[in-house]
Amino acid sequence: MRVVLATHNAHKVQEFQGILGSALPELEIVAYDGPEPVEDGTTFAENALIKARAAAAHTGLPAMADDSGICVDVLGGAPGIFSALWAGHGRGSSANLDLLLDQLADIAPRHRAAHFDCHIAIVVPATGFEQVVSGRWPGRLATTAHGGGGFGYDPIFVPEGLDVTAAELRAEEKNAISHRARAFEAAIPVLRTSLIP
Ligand code: ITT
Repeated sequence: MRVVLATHNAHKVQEFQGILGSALPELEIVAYDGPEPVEDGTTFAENALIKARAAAAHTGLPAMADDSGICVDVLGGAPGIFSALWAGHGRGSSANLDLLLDQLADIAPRHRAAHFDCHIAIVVPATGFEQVVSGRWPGRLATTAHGGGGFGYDPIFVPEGLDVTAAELRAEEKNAISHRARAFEAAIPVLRTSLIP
């Protein structure tokens, strides 16, 4: 069974492949390269559905999409759904990190709680099936960036229970405990029942 993965983020594709591994060998994950819809939802779940519905409509295949981001308590949950563009269009991840570190410059370690959130939408055009599942990875923001692994905000996110950043973990370590891994845990039974005859 072929499933389209509706993302243009190569890091997400890598993590999806790493996490899925042998869990669902029946599924062949195909990268989506059609037009990108406007992500004008107001929640992760709405944006994940917008992306999955667009890929399903364009290809006629079952589709999955991930909408994710980092949510900082002291900023009222921001950047949240605006994580990819926090420092502005086209400014890239290191500008996003720098801005977030600046915004928390005066915040003491005990008030730097944050979490990553990942919502995965599954859309099956042949049956009209739609579902969104989610996963959360609690932690806190570091005061400086560390590590060269992962992507996005990983160099400034210290997962709960660890004293290294997500970017200092090996890919397999991150993929075992991340928000994306947790969302996938919820997605696997849904994919099994909605896609596999
Ligand atoms: P697609 O919409 O094409 O999937 P995107 O990168 O624009 O790609 P999002 O709109 O979901 O995806 O934005 C997610 C942003 O949140 C991402 O660009 C990172 O800045 C951040 N993010 C999400 N997951 C992350 C992770 O595992 N590690 C670090 N940062 C992450």
